[in-house]
Amino acid sequence: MVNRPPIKIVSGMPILGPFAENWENVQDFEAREDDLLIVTYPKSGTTWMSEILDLMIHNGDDMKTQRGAIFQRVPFLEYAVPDMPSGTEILNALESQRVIKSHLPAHLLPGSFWEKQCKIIYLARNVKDVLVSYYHFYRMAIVHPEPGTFDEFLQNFIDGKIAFGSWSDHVKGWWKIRHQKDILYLFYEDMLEDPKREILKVMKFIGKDLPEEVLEKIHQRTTFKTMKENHMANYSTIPSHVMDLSVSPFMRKGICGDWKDQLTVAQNEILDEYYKREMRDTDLTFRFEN
Ligand code: A3P
Ligand code: EST
Repeated sequence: MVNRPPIKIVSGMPILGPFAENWENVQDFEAREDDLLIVTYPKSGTTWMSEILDLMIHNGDDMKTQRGAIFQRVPFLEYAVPDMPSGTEILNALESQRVIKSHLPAHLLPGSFWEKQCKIIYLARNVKDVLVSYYHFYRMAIVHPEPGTFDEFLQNFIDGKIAFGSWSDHVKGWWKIRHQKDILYLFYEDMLEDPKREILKVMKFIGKDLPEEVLEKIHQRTTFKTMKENHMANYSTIPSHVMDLSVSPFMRKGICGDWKDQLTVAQNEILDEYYKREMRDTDLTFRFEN
């Protein structure tokens, strides 16, 4: 893969350069009725929710979840890099029941997900921790352009000039339609506060009835510490020239409020102002500390 390819624009949304090549197939993608879809803005806990759902559909059987890396078990719909099967190709060949990951804003989700009335789990995270996490992800994964200094990245983030576009449009767009469709809208901060409560919500939402000891097992297998050590969840199987975990691990901190250690007073003020401005027209709110 070319190092640090520039971002491209598809249907008005900035996307990772190589991903743009498969955009038509993404839009034409055929969802199936029993697909489970996880949607997030990047760095909002996608991998965490993916691991929970994969364990859940396999009734907590952690031998089954060792069958492959998380990005193979829960394929990324928009994924496309040269000389590798794309997300849509992988998904088309996969047996049901599929768990699918996507970073698409609501208005760009392929129509078949709505037609088939698929269950969608949307996971949102506060903007400050997302920004910090995304900056480190840009640094370590060469599929992204160079992030520049933190100040430069912050400006691009506020302008929506980063992969998958504006954070606020994303979280608000999905929030707006959550009651009209089969959408469970969750928060990363709530998952940290009481993971079992949130895991139970997911279980009920997907129509499962698992005993308490299985729920406990799912919880134990998806703690930050366990997932950080799990090679099938921590992205350590990706070659280091593609994702350099020594620059920043994928499982980096897994907390709420890391922004306090990372942002200067001035950067924090810029973000407060951004948040206030962008969230004026919604009743959606976020917690910035646990
Ligand atoms: P940090 O960079 O703040 O540590 P995504 O999977 O959407 O890319 O999100 C990655 C973020 O989720 C990272 O945040 C990562 O550490 C965190 N994360 C992954 N697994 C987690 C878990 N089991 N518990 C808490 N946070 C987790
Ligand atoms: C891109 C965005 C994102 O939020 C998560 C991931 C995880 C999987 C990553 C992909 C990505 C970018 C492209 C890769 C891929 C794993 C291999 C591939 O080259 C880095």
